[in-house]
Amino acid sequence: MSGLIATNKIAVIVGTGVSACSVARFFEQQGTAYLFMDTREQPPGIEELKVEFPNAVIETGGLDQECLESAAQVIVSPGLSLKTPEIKAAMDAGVPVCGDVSLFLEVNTAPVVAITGSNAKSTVTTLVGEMARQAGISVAVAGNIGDPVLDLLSGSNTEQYDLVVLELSSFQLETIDAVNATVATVLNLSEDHMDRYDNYFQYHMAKQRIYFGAENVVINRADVLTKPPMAAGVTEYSFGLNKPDRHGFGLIDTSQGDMLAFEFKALMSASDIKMPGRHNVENALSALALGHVVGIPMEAMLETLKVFPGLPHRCQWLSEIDAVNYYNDSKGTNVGATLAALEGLRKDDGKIVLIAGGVGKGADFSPLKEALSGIRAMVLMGEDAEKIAVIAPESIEVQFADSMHSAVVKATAI
Ligand code: UMA
Ligand code: ADP
Repeated sequence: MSGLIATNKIAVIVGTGVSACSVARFFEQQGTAYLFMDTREQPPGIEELKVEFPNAVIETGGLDQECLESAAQVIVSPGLSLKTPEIKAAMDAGVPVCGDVSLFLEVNTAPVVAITGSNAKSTVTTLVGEMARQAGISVAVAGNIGDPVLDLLSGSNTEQYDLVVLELSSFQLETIDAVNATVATVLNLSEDHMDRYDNYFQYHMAKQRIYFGAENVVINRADVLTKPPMAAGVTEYSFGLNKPDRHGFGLIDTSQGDMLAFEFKALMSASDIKMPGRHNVENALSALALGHVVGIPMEAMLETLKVFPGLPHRCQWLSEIDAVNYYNDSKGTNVGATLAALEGLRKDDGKIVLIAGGVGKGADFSPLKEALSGIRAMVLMGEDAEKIAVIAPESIEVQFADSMHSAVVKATAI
């Protein structure tokens, strides 16, 4: 390790992915000295990183504990846990450790809408952003959705925003002490990332961190785990598919069918929401609640719901071929999302062929069992195919595939 590193004036960026690069860009702009460190010998994208940051020191193939313990600060990428022994040792040695989002929040002055949850984050984040744009508000949308937050501040992005909408993962929340959002929400909670957390409670606690310092919160009336321990002075709004009351968005049953409503006032027909499926009615209601708190005009929000088609890869209808409808729900990456998708397509009960598999992240698949009894067949692939096969009800046909192409061919044949 070079002498440079021992000067304790260097910030260490742990990781070499998109968050790490956004931190480096930010540090270059600030004139802060930094180096990169990554546990992997040959992290993907390292050659491009060397081109963008030709003068940066890049240590790969492990984390140098001594260097971390003498760093001015350590910025940890979301893909690495704070429990990583070398990072933990740096924290124990009193080195400030945070993530890219904390650096952003320190300098951001615009009101923040902070969104987390096990599912629907990207849909609701995009929707709130679209609602603000429809109302002519200068809005930035960033975070776990894909664009690192610090890139809002560097390069050509020097625009001052009137509103910032952030999708935050539990990984990102682990490194943030206080989001201090104008409004924060945990949209829903179901098991995910059980390969990162010791238990469900820890995952729940990471999600709850989004509420630290919030002025207003939006909770899901159907999911008690989305409710924060309330602090004085915080206003609680809610959403849900049932009838709303004070500070609530929900559905009221009228002679014209289900209407979206705020408190006792009907807003528009639920059937006018362009996004398909019942879970998207919930998503529309949560976006209305978040937008309402930050003052997006109702008319613009309702107009957006009538035209926003939803995001690709989320229960996305692709085509109908020989009287078979094909949907891409490849962003359904946990049990809760798959349950929501099967529920949303319930009208097709008995006819669904589900292609599933991949990396289960330590998930318990058993909550899927009941919903699977209503489908026709499963084609399973990937690392955890066998684990899903074990919970398949006897009534359904199960096949295995070794590629997505072969899975689609097999599903089509069924
Ligand atoms: N990694 C190492 N060693 C290191 C550093 C990272 O092995 O020293 C691995 C991580 O374990 C992970 C991969 O590298 O497998 C990428 O991790 P990263 O933290 O470098 O990721 P970034 O490229 O910076 O992207 C991150 C988010 N990734 C993760 O949280 C893993 C992106 O969310 C996010 O869009 C981006 O920052 C911008 O904010 C992705 C994601 O999968 C889409 N998120 C999870 C989810 O949605 O379920 C939480
Ligand atoms: P995230 O960003 O949290 O992964 P997305 O908006 O990308 O969420 O949606 C991912 C998947 O979650 C979708 O494909 C869908 O199957 C499922 N989903 C969407 N909305 C909901 C909801 N309200 N409740 C449960 N699952 C949902």
